[in-house]
Amino acid sequence: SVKPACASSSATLAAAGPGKIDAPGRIGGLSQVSGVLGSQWGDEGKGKLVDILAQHFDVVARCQGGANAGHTIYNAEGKKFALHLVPSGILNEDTLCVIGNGVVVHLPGLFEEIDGLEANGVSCKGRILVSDRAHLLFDFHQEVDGLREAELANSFIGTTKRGIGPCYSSKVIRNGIRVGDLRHMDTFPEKLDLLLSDAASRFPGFKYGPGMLEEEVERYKRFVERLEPFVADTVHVMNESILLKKKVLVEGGQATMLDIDFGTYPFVTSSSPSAGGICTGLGIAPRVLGDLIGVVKAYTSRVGSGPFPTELFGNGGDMLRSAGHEFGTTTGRPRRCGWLDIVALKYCCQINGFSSLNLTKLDVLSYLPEIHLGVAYTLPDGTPIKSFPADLDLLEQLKVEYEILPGWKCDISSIRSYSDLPKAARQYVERVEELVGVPIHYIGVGPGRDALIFK
Ligand code: 2SA
Ligand code: GDP
Ligand code: MG
Repeated sequence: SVKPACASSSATLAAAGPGKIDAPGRIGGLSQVSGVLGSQWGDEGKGKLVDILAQHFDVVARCQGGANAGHTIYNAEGKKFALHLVPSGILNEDTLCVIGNGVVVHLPGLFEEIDGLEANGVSCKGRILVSDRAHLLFDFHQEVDGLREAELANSFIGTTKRGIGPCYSSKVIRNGIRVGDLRHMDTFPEKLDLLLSDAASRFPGFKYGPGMLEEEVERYKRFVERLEPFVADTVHVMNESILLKKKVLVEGGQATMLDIDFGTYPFVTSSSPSAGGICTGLGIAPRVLGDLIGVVKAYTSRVGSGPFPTELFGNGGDMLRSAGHEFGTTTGRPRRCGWLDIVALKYCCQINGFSSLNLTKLDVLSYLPEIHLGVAYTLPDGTPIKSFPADLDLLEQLKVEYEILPGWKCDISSIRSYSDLPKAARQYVERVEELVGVPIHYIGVGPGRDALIFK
């Protein structure tokens, strides 16, 4: 059990004010073009940091993924929002939200999300732009996602079944349909027919019945009018914004360990959630990128199948899941939980060149008498493994070496200044920094907007 608060922090809380926090240098000092990326297997709390930083940025842009993402944020009144396609800058009314060319867009889902936001008093009009180069994700892509998973039987990936893989497949095989193609509704039925026929010929379970094409075409004709004000050449918008010295924040979905190239393939998503995806997914040059913040949970979670070297099974995993409320934001699936994996984190830092880290959910560890840190991998015979392995068999077999640190066993969720954290919590933070070699500038101690400590 967790004792009450370790220290009183009412003075710092009052100074910060509810909902709007600033720490010169940590927010205001971020580069003109900055990014927030996941540095584990997702759900690190990217949405929360983006929402907080967005108060100081003019543009927030998503560059990859789609409605597989589930980014949870809270407004100043503590109202919860789960975002999937809409960037997490939407609660800040001065922020323009861009859905870039690298995102796959399910229009019915996007409209539903916008309706939900509007119904909760968040005005989206004129504040969301969708790239005309982004690919459209249709209902049939979602169905095919499910059929593919069923075909894989016991080796299923554990996708969100949001159609992400099938839509990126259409894109890469070059018969995909882009948002801008909806400006040419005369050729749309032919293109959609090709996609549906393709799916029907590949999957016996896919029923492409009479009237289906016509129905879908009619539905999309109705979307066209509603969509038009949202559609833009976002490559131009992004580059103009940068030229005009506007501050641009890129919001990553998923995480590097789920990256199509760098993740635990094939147990990955179908996009590039690491730094490279920012340039390809928005059409901005690598040289304009400045600070990239890696978001890392104080422990690890993973949803779906695939290797997870520091996973905890049984009671240990259940306790962490329940303390951290680790259930999928999009699908509600229970997330697998385990210790923080320094080997994987270092690999992510290498790939992305993070300038700083946001260590999130430190408060969740408060119940533990001691905390493990996975610091090295070895072969079963004890031979050290130097880097994060690509080989799935090796990833399943390897042994993790742990360092054990003392817990702090008290509630830290109302603490707002680093020096008020108990010594053992500071020791944990500083040991992670030391092992990884990247400074931790932000520490999450709760889901709310104000529950952030600057270091
Ligand atoms: P997909 O649907 O093709 O991208 O799935 C492929 C793998 O990527 C994982 N993935 C995720 N992992 C964590 N969180 C994600 N978003 C949701 C959330 C997930 C949810 O915020 O909780 O609600 O279940 C996300 N999206 C994709 C997925 O689990 C597969 O391992
Ligand atoms: P994302 O996909 O990376 O944006 O993360 P999710 O929203 O899927 O999952 C993170 C969950 O943790 C959400 O429910 C957040 O509200 C919550 N959260 C974020 N930061 C913290 C934190 O520092 N402490 C606690 N207790 N919860 C947090
Ligand atoms: Mg999530």
